[in-house]
Amino acid sequence: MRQITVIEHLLLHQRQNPMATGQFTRLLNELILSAKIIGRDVNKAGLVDILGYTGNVNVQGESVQRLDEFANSVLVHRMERAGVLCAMASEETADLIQISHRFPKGEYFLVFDPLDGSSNIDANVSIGTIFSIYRVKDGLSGQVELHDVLQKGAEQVAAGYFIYGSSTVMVYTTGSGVHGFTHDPSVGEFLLSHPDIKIPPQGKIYSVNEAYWNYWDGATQRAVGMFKDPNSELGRLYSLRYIGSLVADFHRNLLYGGVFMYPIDYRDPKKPKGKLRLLCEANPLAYIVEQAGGMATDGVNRILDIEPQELHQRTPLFIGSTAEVEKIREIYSQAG
Ligand code: P6P
Repeated sequence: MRQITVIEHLLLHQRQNPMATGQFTRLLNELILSAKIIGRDVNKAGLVDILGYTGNVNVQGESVQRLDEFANSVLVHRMERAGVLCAMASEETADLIQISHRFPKGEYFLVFDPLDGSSNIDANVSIGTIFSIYRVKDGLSGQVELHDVLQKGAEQVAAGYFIYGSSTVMVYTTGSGVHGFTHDPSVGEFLLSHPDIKIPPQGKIYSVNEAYWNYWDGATQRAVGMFKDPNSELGRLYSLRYIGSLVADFHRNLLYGGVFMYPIDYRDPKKPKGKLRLLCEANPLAYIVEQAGGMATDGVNRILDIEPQELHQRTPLFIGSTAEVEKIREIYSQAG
């Protein structure tokens, strides 16, 4: 395959697309540079003493590993001076991140999870950076308020993730299909490796943390139970694959087919809508999976249609091949 970089691909395939503007290209370049820096430190995490917990906790109340903080600071530092954002938001930061007056502002709003799955760092499990990009109405100046930038997922102009595994892979969409690029350290570029990814219409994998079975309602137990019944309407035996790193689980199911589920469970009354975040996890992955021919719901409703009310809003997530997500939706709809 001819070596095509991300930016070449963007300009080559989306010439007519307003996404190939100078601002957007610069935004993507800064994200790519951030990922190269993060990936370098993730890959050597076992060698340099940057493992272990800082003892700090993030806005989600989770212990923050130093690599989480490092990844977050790399992205904030690089993106705030790129001159393409009016504001940004991070899974690690409670409020909107304003762009200092020292730097020019731009027309995009960036939301990211700097290092999702970080609790797996010490076990060398693949983890990832997830990003979601919105265009905002012109003329935003001064302090940006939440109502200026909060939009439903269907308004995203781009979304993607970097997965730091056996190699670092970037997967993204700007609404013209889903494309994967693998980082080639010998040239220092992400090169096209997975053009026009399509998720199989039905898979053989289901991904969910079954330890929560007793905290699920009846509809959820019926939905998950369907994958353990070879005689179900899905008509095949499934394999359970769950690594506890959303980007790794999602990426595998995107390529092989199947469904990832994080339902509401009743363990923690503080999380009545489940654990995963709408803006920096569900929305970007939902945009990608729909562009790849799949589906993403909260059990019933299309993820991309959910009107966000707050920055760190959570949502149940059922995402992957259409056959499985559609069957789950039927079960929840019948439950009423
Ligand atoms: P559980 C990692 O902390 C994360 O946010 C996702 O990457 C992952 O899919 C999920 O949580 C795992 O959660 O409750 O199964 O440990």
